[in-house]
Order: sequence, then structure tokens, then C-alpha cells
Amino acid sequence: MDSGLLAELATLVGGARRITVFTGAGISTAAGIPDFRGPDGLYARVEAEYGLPWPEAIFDIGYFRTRPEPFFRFSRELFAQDVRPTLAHRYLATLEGQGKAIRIVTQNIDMLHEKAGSGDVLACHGSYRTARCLGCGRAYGHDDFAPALVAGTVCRCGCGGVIKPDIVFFGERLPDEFYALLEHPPETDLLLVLGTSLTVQPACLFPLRVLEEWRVPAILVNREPTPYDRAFDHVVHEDIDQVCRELGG
Ligand code: CNA
Repeated sequence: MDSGLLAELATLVGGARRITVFTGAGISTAAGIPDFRGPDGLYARVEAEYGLPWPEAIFDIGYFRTRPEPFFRFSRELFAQDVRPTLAHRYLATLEGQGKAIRIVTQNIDMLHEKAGSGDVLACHGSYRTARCLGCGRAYGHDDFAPALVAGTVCRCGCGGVIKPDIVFFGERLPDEFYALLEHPPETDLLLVLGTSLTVQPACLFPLRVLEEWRVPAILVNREPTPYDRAFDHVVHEDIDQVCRELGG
């Protein structure tokens, strides 16, 4: 990164007491989890590889009810390997350790922010922490269905129904807490957006609402341009880990 820009970003992060962070799949690609829309992303290959009628069907609730196999095959990619937080996940946890209030809203379902030690994380698209049977409604904890995730097989309840991890699929509502944040974005000194194409609604509206409400400096780090680059004061089209490393992570 250009040294002038680096100095400016370092000053912004160093001077902020409260930082709102919005993350997407790009913060986890260095951990070995493919993103959706990047050049090597999941959507570029799943349609043919998993026999899907359209790429997003893998996370479509209507499609999942008729054919859950592709989703569990994808889940295996996440759980069959030892996925660890990236340098950027750890950097955010370190900032919190320095006494800053770091409020993270993530679109990711991989739970890597929590694994890195961040304490204030809203997974707005849910996670694999809990699950529910689509047949009888029985609730499950992660350990109950983890073996099936590792095996890549469809998780089944005692009643025969499919157990669906509490991930927000296309066609499902986001958690109430997300809509509350959208209405009242947390007070903040700086907005940091990392690794997202900013194309999935309504999640991608969150950083825009933060800016509308608080008019604070905003930094976007994403390899590729997004539809909202112009809303940010600083846009860095580089690797997230590299940027965080240069910032002292
Ligand atoms: P996306 O649409 O796939 O966009 C990811 C963006 O990250 C792309 O624009 C890439 O250019 C960029 N990117 C990838 N790697 C890097 C890197 N190392 N450095 C900088 N930029 C990088 O993903 P979004 O998060 O925007 O879309 C939201 C979806 C993706 C949510 O519903 C997620 O649940 C879902 N998703 C999550 C995961 C995960 O939990 N790790 C993985 C894949 C998809």
C-alpha cells in the first residue's frame, strides 16, 4: 500500500475508540474457505459440480427443502478441514484487547471472529452454532450435528426430518437484532468494511446506514470494486491480511 495512505489509515484506526466493522467472505478466504463471487468463488463452480439449477440454489430455502445434499456437501468444505482465523480476524481481536470497542457485524457463517476472540459479533446470516429440524422443530446444539457436517451427509433428526443449521438462507428473514441495528446503528468513530462484494441485501445496507447516521470516516478493503466504493473515504483494492499486517496486525 502507498505509504501516505497507510499512514492515514493507521491514524484513523489508532485514533478511533469505537469502531464498527462489517465483514464478508473475503476476510476468510485466507483460511481456505472460498467466497461466493470472487474469481475463484463458490458460484463459479457449484452449478456444474453440485448439479444445481442455478448457483444460489445451494442457499435457497425452497430448494433446500427438496434437495439438501448440495448444502451439506458445501458444509463439509468448511468443517472437514481445520479452519483457523486469519491474520485479519486476529487483528480485530487485538484491537479489542487494546481497549477499543469493536462492534462486528459479519455476513459470514464460519464463526471465525469468535474463534479469534472478538467479543461483540453479530452473525447477521446466522451460523452453524445451532440448528433446527424442519420436520418436528426440535432444536440442536452444534456438537449434536457436527459429525454429519464433517462427513458431508444430510443431518437427520430422529423423526426423519432434515436438520437445518440456523443459517439465513435466501428467502428467510435475518435476526431481529440485525433490523434493530439497521434502525439504530451503533454510535461509532470509524467504519471498517472488509471483504465483501456489498451485493447481498439487506445485509449490505448496514454500513450505508452507519454512514448516514454518524457521518464518520469509512474504510473499505476489498480486492474487487463494489457498487458502493464511492460511499467510502478510503478504498483499498488489496488483500485484507496484507493490509492488516501493514497496519500492525
Ligand atoms: P462475496 O459476494 O463472495 O464477496 C466477497 C468479496 O471478497 C469479493 O468481492 C472478493 O473480491 C473479496 N475478497 C476475497 N478474498 C479477499 C482477500 N483475501 N482480500 C480482499 N478481498 C477479498 O461475499 P459477501 O460476504 O459479500 O456475500 C455475502 C454472503 C457470502 C453471505 O451470505 C455469506 O454468508 C456468504 N459466504 C460466507 C462465507 C464464510 O462464512 N466464510 C463463505 C462464502 C460465502
